[in-house]
Amino acid sequence: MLKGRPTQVDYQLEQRDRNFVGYHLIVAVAALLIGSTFGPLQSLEHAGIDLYPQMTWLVDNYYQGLTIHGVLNALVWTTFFITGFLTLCMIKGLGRRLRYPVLNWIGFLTMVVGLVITAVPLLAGNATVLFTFYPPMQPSSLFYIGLTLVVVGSWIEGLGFYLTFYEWRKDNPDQRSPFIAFASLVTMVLWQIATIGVAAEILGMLLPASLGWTSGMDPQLARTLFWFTGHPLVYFWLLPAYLSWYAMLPKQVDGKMFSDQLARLAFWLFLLLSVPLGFHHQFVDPGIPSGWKYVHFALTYAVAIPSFMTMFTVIASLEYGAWRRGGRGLFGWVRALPWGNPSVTAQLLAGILFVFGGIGGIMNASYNVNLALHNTAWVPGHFHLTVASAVTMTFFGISYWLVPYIVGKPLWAPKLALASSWIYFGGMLVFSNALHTVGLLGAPRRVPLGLAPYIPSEWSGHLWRVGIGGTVMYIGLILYVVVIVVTALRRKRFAEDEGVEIPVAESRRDVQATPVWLDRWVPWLTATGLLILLAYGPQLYEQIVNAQLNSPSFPP
Ligand code: HAS
Ligand code: CU
Repeated sequence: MLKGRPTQVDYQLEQRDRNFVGYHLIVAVAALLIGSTFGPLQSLEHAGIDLYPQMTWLVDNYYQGLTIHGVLNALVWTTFFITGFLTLCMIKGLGRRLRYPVLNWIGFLTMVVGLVITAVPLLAGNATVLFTFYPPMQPSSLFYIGLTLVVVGSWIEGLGFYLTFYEWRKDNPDQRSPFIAFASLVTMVLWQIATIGVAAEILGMLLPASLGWTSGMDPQLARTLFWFTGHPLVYFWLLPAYLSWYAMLPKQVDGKMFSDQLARLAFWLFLLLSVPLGFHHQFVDPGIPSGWKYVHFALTYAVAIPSFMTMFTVIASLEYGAWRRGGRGLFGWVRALPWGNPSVTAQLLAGILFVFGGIGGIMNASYNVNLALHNTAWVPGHFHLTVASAVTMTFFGISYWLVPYIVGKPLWAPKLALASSWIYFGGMLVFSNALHTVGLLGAPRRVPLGLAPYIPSEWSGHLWRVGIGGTVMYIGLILYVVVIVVTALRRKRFAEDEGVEIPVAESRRDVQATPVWLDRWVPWLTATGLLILLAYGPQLYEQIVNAQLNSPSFPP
């Protein structure tokens, strides 16, 4: 039953390629560290402890802090970590160097230049527009130029992936593409299709307006274009975590990938279904007819299906590993998982939090329930369980083997690494539960509630939990940063016979038995394009031909 060939060749990255991945991580972790520092400030503010007056040397107000928090954590930490991690998966998966490493270097440097350009107005207080930068709020044009360059840089890195894959395919016409490379490609294609929306928004409307070339903007069209990108963006964050859960975590628990076929199908479904459902962020927007909102509402439920498939297959592969480790019983096997391994534990805790994050998402997606939840504290409750838990904690877990792999040194203080995940997890439980609860009680999001002269008394009991939970999470996060920075800088190297491997799980069945249609791009890309055209085309056409660039913008 267990025969089958390894899904990956036994290829080790050259040191210069490891370093290239490492540079992505340096930027990512620095962004996370700075961005997260505003986390406890905001959450304590909710609890009535306003530390912002002490922070005027750095930021002018709550909203500037919140913008830096959102941009650095949600956009920079993720994008840089992901491009680095996918680069590693492409090289390892295909068992060869990138086709044009220089091209990927150009992409990476473009991203870094873009980041620096974005940072200038952010820190100067000229881009306090939150990470969604809704018009008619208008930041300095440098903010748009910088963000555009970050996206362009990532596209160039993606092009580097495609050229590498193209060459591999020529050499291996009949092989199934190795799963981790396949999953990286899907994630990158998804990102490139998704970012067309925000590219059109910035280049077609926001940037010209901010340079004074046009008389104003059309906020409705801008929001539609933004969410064309904004929704699939969340799957760009999630899919690298799923890549690890499907194809790496099983190896780390002595198991195997449950099914190469099912995993591929899930990734294809994400490509197909991630984009055409952005209206679920716009259920309350007056400019979109209800009929189209219903279409996107239905498609949102469809895209939950590959996540349910993931839940089933990933837990099955964990159980399989646990049984091989001697675990028995309906739930007793859970104890046999290697909870002492910080990389595994971070990812298991990420998955547990995601069960709740996913349920909350499914509630958001209901057209009528959303009317009660939209713009309340419930929504940050939801996205901290998803991007700040499922994704971020999985990236913590990946770092615990990836950083040692890059620098050739053993992980420093594994017990502290383990503690970091548990602390972050505990803080997140308190924090997200409190936000969901006050949200249901009507507390708005994006508001410094601690400064409000009056708040309903039933909120107060939950707001201090926001403060405590947020602070505890920050402690966990700092421990993560300390562990990996010390690991990178410590003297001790692996001995000759030691080292870490990139964990790549074998599939339980021969990968060559995966049907060819699960490994062909043209049909899936065509279907993806068609579905986007159907679900977005008519409304985009309508909104573009009726666009009124007459809403004056204002610097917040
Ligand atoms: Fe969401 C708003 C709907 C998933 C992120 N979402 C947001 C925002 C963000 C975000 C950032 O329909 C706010 C944007 C803003 O600023 O306005 N979301 C959904 C739905 C899903 C979903 C239906 N969201 C995500 C993911 C995110 C993310 C993933 C980031 C990574 N979301 C919405 C809606 C809104 C929204 C509305 C608008 C709200 C509003 O009104 O503004 C689904 O895809 C979720 C499906 C997930 C599941 C869970 C499967 C569970 C798994 C775990 C397995 C467990 C393991 C552990 C492996 C069904 C796979 C085992 C452990 C052992 C020990 C055994
Ligand atoms: Cu969404």
